[in-house]
Amino acid sequence: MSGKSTLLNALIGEKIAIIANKPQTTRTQIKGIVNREKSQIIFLDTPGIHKPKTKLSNIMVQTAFSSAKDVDLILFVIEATSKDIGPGDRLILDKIKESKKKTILIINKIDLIKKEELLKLIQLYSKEYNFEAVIPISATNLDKNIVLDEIEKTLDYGPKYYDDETYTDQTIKMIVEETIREKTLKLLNDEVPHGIYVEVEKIKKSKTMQNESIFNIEATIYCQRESHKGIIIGKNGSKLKQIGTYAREDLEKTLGEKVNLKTWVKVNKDWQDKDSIVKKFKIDN
Ligand SMILES: Nc1nc2c(ncn2[C@@H]2O[C@H](COP(=O)(O)OP(=O)(O)OP(=O)(O)O)[C@@H](O)[C@H]2O)c(=O)[nH]1
Ligand SMILES: [Mg+2]
Repeated sequence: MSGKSTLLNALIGEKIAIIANKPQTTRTQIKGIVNREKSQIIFLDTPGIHKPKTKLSNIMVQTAFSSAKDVDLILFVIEATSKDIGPGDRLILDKIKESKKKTILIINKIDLIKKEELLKLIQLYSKEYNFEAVIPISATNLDKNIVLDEIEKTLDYGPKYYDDETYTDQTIKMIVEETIREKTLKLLNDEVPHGIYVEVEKIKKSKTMQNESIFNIEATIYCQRESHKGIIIGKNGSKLKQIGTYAREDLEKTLGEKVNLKTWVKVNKDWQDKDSIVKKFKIDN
């Protein structure tokens, strides 16, 4: 919610993580890679920290904390609108203190506050930890070199892990599934989109009549209840159609090709507590 995925996309310069104005949007770890003249920086976006209620949310919180274990630097992203250190941020701060890891504090969404409020927040957090830097930003309107320069200063020499062309670990399949989920988050009320996952069944490239290449994609949106299925489909299929149109438009931009997208809706009751499904969101370490 603090804007971690918005920041990742801005730093990479490509949309690799979905964004929503709802909590628990990111469900797994997403890698983004930036190549600069003298460095390669690998970013790990993670789910936000929250109180887990299902097997899925347990995996999400575990993923967030375990992602922080092997990194050289933590970017701790907080909301500029915070008046105090809330329980979630307090928990993260405690983990950072425990790990003694190099950390940059990113205060995001400064477009929403006044300068005095920002100064108070900087003071409040500076008392808590010896941050490598404190950087106030608006991830939605970012001069990325300010952030990248500060990160570069903290880095040690190490191997180059990725070639220059690679900027993410996200496959086309993952990007399609996440884009469809992003549109449900945008178009539906809280409970319904939080209870869905998307499964791509088919991606096949072919040629249109005009000899342009096109991705033919088929995907299923799984929801938790029969009543949710009706809401996702909408009157005469209107909602599902809208989700499909928005997703297609976005995917055509991201993939740089024409897309033909077909979506279905199915119920998979209480999937958030089924190991066979939630393992999809687990990371290896
Ligand atoms: N006003 C303002 N809104 C922002 C800014 N950065 C992000 N947002 C909004 O904040 C909301 C959450 O952004 P995300 O990037 O999805 O947040 P997140 O931290 O990845 O959230 P989770 O994945 O749920 O943990 C979205 O509605 C963004 O558009 C900013 O600089 N200013
Ligand atoms: Mg996110």
